[in-house]
Amino acid sequence: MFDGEHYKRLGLAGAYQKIICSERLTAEDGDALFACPDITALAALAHHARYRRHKDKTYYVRNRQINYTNICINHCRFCAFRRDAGDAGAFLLSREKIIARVLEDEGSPFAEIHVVGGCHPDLRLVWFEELFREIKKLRPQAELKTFTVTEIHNLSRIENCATREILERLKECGVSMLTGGGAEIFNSAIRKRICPEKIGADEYLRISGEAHALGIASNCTMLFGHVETHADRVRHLCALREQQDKSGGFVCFIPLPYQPKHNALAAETPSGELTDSGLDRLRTIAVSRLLLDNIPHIKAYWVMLGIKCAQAALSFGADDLDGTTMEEHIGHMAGANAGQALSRMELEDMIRNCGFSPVNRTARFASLPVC
Ligand code: V47
Repeated sequence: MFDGEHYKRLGLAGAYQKIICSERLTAEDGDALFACPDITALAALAHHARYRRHKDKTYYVRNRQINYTNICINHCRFCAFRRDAGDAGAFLLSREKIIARVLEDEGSPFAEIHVVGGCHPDLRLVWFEELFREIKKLRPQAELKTFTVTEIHNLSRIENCATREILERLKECGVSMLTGGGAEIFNSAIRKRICPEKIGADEYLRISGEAHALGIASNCTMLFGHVETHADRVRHLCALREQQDKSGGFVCFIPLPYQPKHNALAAETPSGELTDSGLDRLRTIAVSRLLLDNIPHIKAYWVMLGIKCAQAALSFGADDLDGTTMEEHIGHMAGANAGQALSRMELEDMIRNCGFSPVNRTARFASLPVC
């Protein structure tokens, strides 16, 4: 067990006191936590914060991911998934194919249907409205978690209307939540380098807040481990925390480790501290738990972290593993190799084997019966 003296020696006396007293950390505290050489001391702090909120509960969801298209007007340099219309491998799934995937639930309906795709140049909102109404009719129990705020912005461009109108119309047809993608890293200079055409941090946060005001929850993310610094990560987390103070609808934060294969950014990724390092991933999860004092859940996304790192992350502040997923393309096309699906039993075993108690959940983290 570490005492205050140990944290003092590590230069973390201030952060330690605040964490014990449940006080808010500053960005500088975040910098100091990233700089801490003793990873187990950092883990102990993050685990304390996690345990205070969730005890030994660890969540998972019986879900199905559906990527409806990879055709995208943006050219994000970290993305191996996107294609231009007409490129080899470009696709747009038919409504029939999407519905068939929603029905692949072996009689035990998914709790969450997660629908995201590229920013298609001209796919109209009505196409999605009809699709989502049909999904809700066929599987009323499943929560529809659809689109990143980037796609919401793209739909507002196609429909020539306000993002608020897009969100209202989606809510009307049963969408209860947005996914967290598209945040990448908020530092505008890095954003210009890695995703120059994508909406900026202000728009990401504004549209998230707008959804929250309409009663649509959302997740939030950070793409890390590419050309950003630890300080960029800390400022990104603080910006999410500030938005959450205002609008309150972020349910879960998902740190997404950059997958370096088959994308334009790979050539620029430094081979030093910020490369594919398990410890850097765990450190990022711990600092996220400690800085994000107002976001209830931290996801160890097994698909991109890998199974072993995701399990370790449960002792570094994470309390959720995401879910069965069934298929995943965005991470896998960029080199993620953790497999595309896990059964509910496998997820529960993963959790129990780390000494935690599995909780089967909905998209918005309501508890459901376990196996
Ligand atoms: O928006 C793209 C990221 C996101 C790469 O809300 C990459 O519950 C790593 O947001 N390496 C999509 N990441 C995934 C996502 C997500 C996943 C699971 C659950 C939820 C949720 C959200 O993936 C994109 C982008 O930020 N991404 N390329 C890459 N090479």
